[in-house]
Amino acid sequence: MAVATHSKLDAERLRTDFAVFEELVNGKPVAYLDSAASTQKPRQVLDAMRDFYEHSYANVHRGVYRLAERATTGYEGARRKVASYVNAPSEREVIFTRSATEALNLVAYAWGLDNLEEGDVVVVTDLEHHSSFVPWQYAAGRTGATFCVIPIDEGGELRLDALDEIERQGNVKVVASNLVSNTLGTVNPVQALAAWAHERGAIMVVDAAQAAPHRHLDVQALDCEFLALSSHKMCGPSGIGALWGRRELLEAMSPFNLGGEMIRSVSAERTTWNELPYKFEAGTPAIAEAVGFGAAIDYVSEVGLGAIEQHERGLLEYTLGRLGELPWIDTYGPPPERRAGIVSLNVEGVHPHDVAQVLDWEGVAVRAGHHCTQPLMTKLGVSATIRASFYLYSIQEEVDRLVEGLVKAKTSLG
Ligand code: 7TS
Repeated sequence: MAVATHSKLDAERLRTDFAVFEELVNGKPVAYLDSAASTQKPRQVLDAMRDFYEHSYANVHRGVYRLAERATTGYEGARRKVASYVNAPSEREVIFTRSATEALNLVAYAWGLDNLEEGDVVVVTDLEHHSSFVPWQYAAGRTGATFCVIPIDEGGELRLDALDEIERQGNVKVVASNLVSNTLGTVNPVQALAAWAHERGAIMVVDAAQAAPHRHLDVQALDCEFLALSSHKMCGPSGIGALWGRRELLEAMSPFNLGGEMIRSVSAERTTWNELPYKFEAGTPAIAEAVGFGAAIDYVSEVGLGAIEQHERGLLEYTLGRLGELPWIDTYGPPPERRAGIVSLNVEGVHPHDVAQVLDWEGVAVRAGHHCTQPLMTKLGVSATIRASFYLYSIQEEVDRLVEGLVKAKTSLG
């Protein structure tokens, strides 16, 4: 792979791996500040997928012929890369899913519906993405369990002092939290939550969709039971994500989807399930996408997660400094040392969607909306925010263009 390892990341150089940065959008180079929604894809990932389709493509696990063997090697090699990326004890504990959303649904359905009952308590947080909030709310509703939400403080950080009150609601069975909030960038104390959950005999489910692209992940150090991540947020293709789960829990769970590949034997009298991880991978999987996911893991790992985190911290501090000069900007979220490269803000007196429209005219791509965190918007007392988010290819000049665009939006619409 062409990417050199940097102790300090050279974003300008990395940008040459991304064709999109050579394009003009509205006659201007795009300032892409929406990486929390999805990241751009480097040539190395696209080449790996194209190469796979051209030279190694067939369905996996089914053929003895050479191409099928190559395809299976590519697909299973990607699984090994995911396992190593999250420090899983075994690659059999890594299940490929369609997305982080599907990974979290898998746990809520296949574990939740069979293990929850009245008197149990399911705990999520005010910072959850709907992909983590809603499946657990649904599983609690279906089983009669109580659904509790850990509130946030003024700075957008979890109020762990509320856990005592939550515990009084019944038997705590599940705690589900993201490691990094997609809206505020808050880095959550997942290890402490896992310890609290385990003391009560509960499982810890970590949504690492926003953490995996930016921070070193270790499921053994986090001491969680399940962890979900997504390829498209870390330079990989969309359509594939992964769930890591503890083997004994996965073994005990019923399947989530039924069909080909996930069975051992089928008859009219009795059908039995395949071993892990195939029990949870019904049907033809996203094969080339898995290969692309693996190539993305290689790319991100070669750049270095430490360097990525440091680079984004620098941009975050710079952005908050520049926004601090503008008294008509409201920003939300914790201080940079407990936050990832995500900035949610509002321009006083201008609707976020109008701000985003002005920014688009300037070639600045940000997200305006509730970011699939409506409970959090309610807590913040707003219907939407503008969100700028960074990745390894983001540069200071893009932040300057964002700030100029915000000034334009304020002067023309405010
Ligand atoms: N969890 C978090 C914390 C997320 O940010 C997202 C996507 C998901 C789960 C869902 O992941 P997916 O793999 O199913 O896409 N977040 C966003 C976002 O913030 N804007 O668009 C998608």
